[in-house]
Amino acid sequence: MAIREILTVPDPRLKLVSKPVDTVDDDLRALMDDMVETMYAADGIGLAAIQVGVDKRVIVMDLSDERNDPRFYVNPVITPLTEDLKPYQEGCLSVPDVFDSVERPKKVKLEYLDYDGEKREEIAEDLFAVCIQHEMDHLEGVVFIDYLSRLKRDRAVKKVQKLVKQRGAPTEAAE
Ligand code: GNR
Ligand code: NI
Repeated sequence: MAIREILTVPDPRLKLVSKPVDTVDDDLRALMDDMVETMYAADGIGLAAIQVGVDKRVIVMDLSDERNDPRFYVNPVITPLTEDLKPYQEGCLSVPDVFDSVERPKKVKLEYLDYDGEKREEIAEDLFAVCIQHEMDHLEGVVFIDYLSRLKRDRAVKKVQKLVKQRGAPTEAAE
């Protein structure tokens, strides 16, 4: 397993529409294992493959307090089950240190393939619903700041660029 670099805005790769996975094989499981390790290292609750530069429809998530319950979603499809929207203060590992409110459907149906390639279906509510919709957006090249005003979005991108500059390139920091 390995920790991978997380792309930050305005990296153009974050705008790509990710491609469906053909088969859930050991190569894909290796990617998913790396994604979980990367998510844990960054203290995130979810991660989409494109955030580590891989344009595949793969999401990992862990909503447990103990951080010992990783979930894997391959080729996920969501269907809203209500028109009720709920605002939530969102953040994103690709937009570090920026938080703002986004409204999304409260309840969605989720269909996907799991770590073993088995077809599964579940209902998502609360933080699970917020997170899966946030991650699904990444698969379509959408980041939560895209829902904010242009002023807020531009400010967010500038803040991240400044932060990344201060932090230095990951290879540089490791030296
Ligand atoms: O770690 C994360 N926290 C979070 C908080 C509120 C709403 C969504 C998220 S997802 C985010 C990790 C991430 O960027 N996933 O794409
Ligand atoms: Ni995100």
